[in-house]
Amino acid sequence: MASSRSEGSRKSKAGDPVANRQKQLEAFTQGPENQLTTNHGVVLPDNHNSLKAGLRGPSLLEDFILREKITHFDHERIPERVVHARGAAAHGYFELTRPLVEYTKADFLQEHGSRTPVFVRFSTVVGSRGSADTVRDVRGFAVKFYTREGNYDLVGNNMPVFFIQDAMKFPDLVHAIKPEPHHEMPQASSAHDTFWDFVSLMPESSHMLMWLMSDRAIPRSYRMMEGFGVHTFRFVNARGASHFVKFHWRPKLGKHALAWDEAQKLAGKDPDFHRRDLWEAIDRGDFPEWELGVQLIAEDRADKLGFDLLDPTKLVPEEIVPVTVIGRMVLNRNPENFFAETEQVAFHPGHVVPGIDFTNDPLLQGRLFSYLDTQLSRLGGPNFHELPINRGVCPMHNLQRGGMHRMTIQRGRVSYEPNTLANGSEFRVDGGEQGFQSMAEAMESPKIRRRSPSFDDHFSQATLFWNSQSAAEKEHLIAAFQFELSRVDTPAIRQRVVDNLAHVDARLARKVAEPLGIGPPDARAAAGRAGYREPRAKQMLEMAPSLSMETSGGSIATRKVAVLMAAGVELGAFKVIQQALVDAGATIKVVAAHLGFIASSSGQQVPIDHTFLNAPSVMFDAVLVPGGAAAAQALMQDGDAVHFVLEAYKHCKPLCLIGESVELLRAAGVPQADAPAPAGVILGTNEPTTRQQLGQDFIAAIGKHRHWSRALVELVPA
Ligand code: HDE
Repeated sequence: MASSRSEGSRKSKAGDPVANRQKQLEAFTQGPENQLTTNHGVVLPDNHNSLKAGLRGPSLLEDFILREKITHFDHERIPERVVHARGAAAHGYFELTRPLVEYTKADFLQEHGSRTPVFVRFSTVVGSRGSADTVRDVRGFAVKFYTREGNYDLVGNNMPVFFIQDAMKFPDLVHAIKPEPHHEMPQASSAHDTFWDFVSLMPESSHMLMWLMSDRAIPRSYRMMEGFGVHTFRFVNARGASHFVKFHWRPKLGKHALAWDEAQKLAGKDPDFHRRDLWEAIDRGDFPEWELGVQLIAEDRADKLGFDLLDPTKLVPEEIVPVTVIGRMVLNRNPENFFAETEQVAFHPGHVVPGIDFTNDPLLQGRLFSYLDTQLSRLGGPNFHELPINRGVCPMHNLQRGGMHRMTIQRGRVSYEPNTLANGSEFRVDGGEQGFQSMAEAMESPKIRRRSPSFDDHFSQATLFWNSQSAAEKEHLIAAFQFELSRVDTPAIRQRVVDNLAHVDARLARKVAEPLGIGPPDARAAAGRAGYREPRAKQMLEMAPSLSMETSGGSIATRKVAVLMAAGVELGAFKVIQQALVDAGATIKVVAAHLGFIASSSGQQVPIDHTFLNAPSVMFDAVLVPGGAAAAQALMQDGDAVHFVLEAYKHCKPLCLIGESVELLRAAGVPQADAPAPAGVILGTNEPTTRQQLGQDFIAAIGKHRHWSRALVELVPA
């Protein structure tokens, strides 16, 4: 049966406490019409003037209304998250399609079709709360399941591995990647000395650096990225038997990235790009969806993988252990209030339910301390579980009392256990078979502050990742390393990074080093440094196609297409293509030099959605330029229109140019514009017989997302 966000058995005769509370809150926040009150309900006489001694006299300390208002304002901010400060969230549900009774006793994974409410927060890691969305960074992917057995938080990222192997190094990593402490620069960027200094001395970061320099770090949309639990967890079934498990979220819309130049421009033109994209999609009913998949690994198979499952710098290739899809998650409701929900939500990897357990991954073990601890300073005390967004939907009963901002009013005098005074008979919680049972893992070992040698292989999965990328993805990786390292002032740091890269791939290291003004990469130098470990076991795979994003394609649903228009535009072919795009789920916006209307060649008035300046090409996935001699001429003479097309071309976006507008590409200076048409460029005429086909070709081109293999883009001056 589907669970709901009600308070279960806590319902009393007085009715549903959640609904009652909602009513109370509404009455509180809306108040009587056309009136404002103080926080204590006293009606305000005036919200414009403070209380003064005379019309031109000083304000009075007595003015409790002014003081309350200003005091509240002064305390409107809470500390932002130390990491993952910038985020956006949504409500939805998880629906189970493949019950896992044989693997786990978790209630929400038992019944086919059962739905569990969720709240999901996506985030960047490095930037502060107001930083731009599209920077190169890891993305957080944190899911709170409100299950009938308590809240379960799957606090993951959009990359399946991490920089470090032990929680001991997390503060160092974060200090290194955050803005440098003397001048607080750069904001939301890893392209600076301290980050590369640190990682160049920590070869265990090699695999994660490949992900961070890849297109995974610049997703097109939160709706188009994968999510991963990163650590190995355990499923435990009703008999107490355990399986290792890795979690995967797979976006229904495919996994897609921005171009790096596009991401940088978007950071200025629309710093809210991802936040807005998520909000608008949900608002118009295009509910984002992911499949939840699991990799199930029997305990006795763990030793045969060639790496240690407890090492969070390693992934389990899907080619070795396939992903079993067990359900889908749909996000269908935007938050009502950013602060109350998105800002105050408190995730914690330690929020687990019976049937899901931890492993000894030393990074995970450290996280189990950190997330609870951090809420004390962020949310001001130990009662943050009482905030509406954090409250569970199942009954809650314990003897914890008091603390900052306590909201629950507990009755009676008993706040200890065992007792007989609460209800007359002895109450004792003492062992037993019920409740959360930690997996009884056998342990006998010396206390030791050392790293396991099974964590020593720092490079072979980085190489696996490199080998699995397409030619274009490899070029993007090289360019990203070059860009980041060109911003590192200290040559010795640049050198150490490329020396390490020589252990990943010789060509990669050589290419990265080329423009950096340093010596050739030297693998031996890297091997001689502290922190380098000789790998003991080799990977089982040369290549894992699942690690490339270029395999992802298909639907064009929710992609944004810009249609460039000027007076005299021919609407014939456009209308047919427009219909085909809309039928396929794309969004179409007309962009022109001015707002208002444009007269077509047949005198029809076409409404304009945006101008070239307020909606530049980086805000769209594809560009369509209908024909018409006068319109094409006008566009060719408008520098902003020409730039729009050039930039879209440079970012490898699909373009469809019809009739006279074909000239636009050539006039704009696109090299070899039509001989033959470059990848993803559809050139057509206004001929009625070819219109349907044009539409289909354009849809197929948009389905491929970006045409990264497009030749000569480096010659395009945009
Ligand atoms: Fe986090 N991390 N983390 N982290 N993390 C936080 O918790 C921490 C790690 C992740 O949307 C903080 O409430 C330590 C891995 C996400 O609210 C903090 C270590 C992964 C979010 C914290 C890690 C993550 C956080 C900051 C190494 C991927 C945002 C505020 C031992 C599996 C959740 C907060 C949200 C947030 C600590 C490593 C994901 C400081 C100590 C690995 C998605 O507690």
